[in-house]
Amino acid sequence: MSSVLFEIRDHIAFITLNRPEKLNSFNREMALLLQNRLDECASLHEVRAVYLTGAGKGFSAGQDLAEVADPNGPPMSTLLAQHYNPIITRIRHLPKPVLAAVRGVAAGAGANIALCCDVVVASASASFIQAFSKIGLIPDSGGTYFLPRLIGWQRASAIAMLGDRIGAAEAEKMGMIYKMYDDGEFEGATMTLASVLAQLPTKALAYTKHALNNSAGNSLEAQLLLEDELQQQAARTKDYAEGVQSFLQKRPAEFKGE
Ligand code: LHQ
Repeated sequence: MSSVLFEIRDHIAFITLNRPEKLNSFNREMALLLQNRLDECASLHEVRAVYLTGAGKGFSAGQDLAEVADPNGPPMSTLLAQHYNPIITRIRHLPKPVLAAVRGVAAGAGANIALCCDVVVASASASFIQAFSKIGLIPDSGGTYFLPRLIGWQRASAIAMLGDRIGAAEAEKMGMIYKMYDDGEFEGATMTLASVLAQLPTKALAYTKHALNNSAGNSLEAQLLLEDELQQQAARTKDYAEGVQSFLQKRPAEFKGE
């Protein structure tokens, strides 16, 4: 069985981290497979949204610590450069929305891969742990970039240092994630969410993502210019024409992602 499951249904690419007996912790194979699957999502026209989740009881416990302790395992110097950083940049640059559906624990790099996604939702029993300080490391996989932007400097600093387990309800309250759903409704609610994302004007969502990616480093003036440029591009899509026509004709829009 592959350590990353992949299936496309109704324009949604379902990517499932699949090492449940190891809480979907990442070994080299899983990290490289995930990168490949993200590349496929970017290039396949039929994919209009990505649903990223974990098999079994957790989302991911981050790096497989048995692999780093193995003298024959990949050297430390390659882990971020070859495994995690390319995953984070692929997710952020994928011109389609990526939904992280977190059931159970998301720890270390597993937490930060979830948190870099466009929409992050969790089941009530899920939790997020910046587990790094517990083993003498620093938050990686974008943790020091996304956390302060999501929840503010002070909370990010405390969570990064203390490595607390943050439950889904608290994560929702502090803005770390978009929403928490009761465990029983999680499957249905996340499928609905993915389906809504897959039917929206995909190119407009890609431009939105591009604008948000740039907002943190831009001045207001630069960001206004970027919005102008991207809006011109959005206005040239078929989905924009359809959006306006459907409004005027008082009917639901049928976006094609074009
Ligand atoms: C695991 C793991 C795991 C292997 C659970 N590895 N087996 C970047 C650069 C360089 C180096 C290192 O890493 C990084 C990025 C990182 O991600 S660093 C952070 C690495 N992750 C951690 O430190 C988290 C370690 N795991 C835990 O603290 C706990 O497992 C948590 C709190 C996540 C969950 O606890 P429980 O729900 O009690 O589950 P468990 O501990 O019983 O785990 C279930 C099984 O999964 C167990 O195997 P076993 O054979 O004993 O049943 C664990 O050994 C295995 N597992 N995490 N990261």
